Amino acid sequence: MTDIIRYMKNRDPYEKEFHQAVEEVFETVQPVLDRYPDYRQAAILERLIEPERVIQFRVSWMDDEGQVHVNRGYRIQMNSSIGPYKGGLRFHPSVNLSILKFLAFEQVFKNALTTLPMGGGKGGSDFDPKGRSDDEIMRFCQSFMIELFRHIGPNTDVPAGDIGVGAREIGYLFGMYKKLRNEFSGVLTGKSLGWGGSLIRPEATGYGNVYFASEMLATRDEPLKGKTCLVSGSGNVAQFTVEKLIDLGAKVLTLSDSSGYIFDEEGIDKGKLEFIKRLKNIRRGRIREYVDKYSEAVYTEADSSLDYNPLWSHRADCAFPSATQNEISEKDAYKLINNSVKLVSEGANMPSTPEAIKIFLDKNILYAPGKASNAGGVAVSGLEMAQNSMRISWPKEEVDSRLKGIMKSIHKTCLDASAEYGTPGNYMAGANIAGFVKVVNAMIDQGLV
Ligand code: NDP
Ligand code: 2IT
Repeated sequence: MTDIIRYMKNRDPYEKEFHQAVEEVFETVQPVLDRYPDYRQAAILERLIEPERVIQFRVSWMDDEGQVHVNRGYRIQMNSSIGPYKGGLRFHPSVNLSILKFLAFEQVFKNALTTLPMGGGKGGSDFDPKGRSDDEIMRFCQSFMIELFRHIGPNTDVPAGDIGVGAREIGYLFGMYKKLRNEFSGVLTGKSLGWGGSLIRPEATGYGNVYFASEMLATRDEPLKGKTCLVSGSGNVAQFTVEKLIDLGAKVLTLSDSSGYIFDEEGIDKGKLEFIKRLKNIRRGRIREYVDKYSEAVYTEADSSLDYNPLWSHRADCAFPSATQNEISEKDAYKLINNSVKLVSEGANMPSTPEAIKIFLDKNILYAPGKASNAGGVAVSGLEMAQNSMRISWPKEEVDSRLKGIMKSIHKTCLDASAEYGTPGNYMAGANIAGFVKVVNAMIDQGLV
């Protein structure tokens, strides 16, 4: 095992995020490898860390002033052993091969946990959508799809949204795919409701995370009602996390974007959340504007010279990191623990550093890794694919009840696997082991391909 990790690091020394994701999974699956020596013979670990296919391409596009820009586009087709590649597209200036490979790797196990037939993939671009007009976004998406279309399809690879890619971008991407292929199909998920989207898909990641958190709390006979919560981010995942927390009687104190965060001691209520949705989804403004409207709240500007984020320094019961990777440092984890946080449920992918995770596990708080707790988004994407195949659409209540059932089942799967392999209550180990066993067994069944 250490040989494989060393080999991976020597081979691609700059892929730090990818190494981090792989090490976390590999460290927890050792008991499985000990039980099934055949896995070593099949070189399973070596095969899991090598994407089935990596596509990198040029995306040239013109801004509103007539200036030409060139960005990099990617799609990582990581593993198709249990279904077509499935996973989001991220448009953010930080995007590189390491970040997309870590996301694709996580996606493989997450998708396996949903119980739906989806392999793992991820893609995106280092394009920065901030401050761009709708026309510029459209031209970028069209140029991106002019290359991507030849690599994807409803039975091959089904992208969706992630950071910087929401319903608007999915619309432009879908329009160009349809034109190039002359085919109206379920090639993307997260579509708008009028043309093939699923009810509850926009809500699914945030709602799913809160359903998962309620299940965790129930194991300690604790209700979610009345709990105070810290939420980071203010995009798709954060917004619907807050919505469900309010619905279930919890009190949300914080939200953030990359410029800073707001703290509202009175709690973000439904009216305030509507303001945030308009601010972020329509006006595409900054979170600092919240305090202009609600003077009881305090805004703190982000300070990149700090090795902690003051958002995590407030006293609360629960934390829902919902912005980006490695947003909870070791220092943040200590602050959370010292401020009586009893539950951390990850909405973002890999938001906690390895040092932070170690603290959560040592202190025996309820800690859910993103590949379990944020799986509701891709699960409802899987339900969108099913509805598209049948050419029907299910009512809201049906999708929500399936989402709830899936999150409950993931929770149980994690607990069962953690107990079976000697680390009862460790959701991280349970999620990694259960996802790993499912994917690896499918790989072995299908031979050396
Ligand atoms: P959005 O683009 O809708 O929102 C992202 C939010 O996070 C924004 O508030 C953004 O601030 C903030 N953010 C992004 N990057 C950084 C950064 N480097 N530093 C500080 N803040 C940052 O994305 P989503 O809500 O969809 O995604 C959030 C997280 O959830 C990601 O980790 C994603 O991978 C994960 N996820 C998303 C799913 C989905 O269905 N959408 C499913 C499962 C996981 P700003 O606007 O200033 O950039
Ligand atoms: O990280 C994720 O699970 C997503 N961005 C959603 C992927 C999807 O295909 O819905």
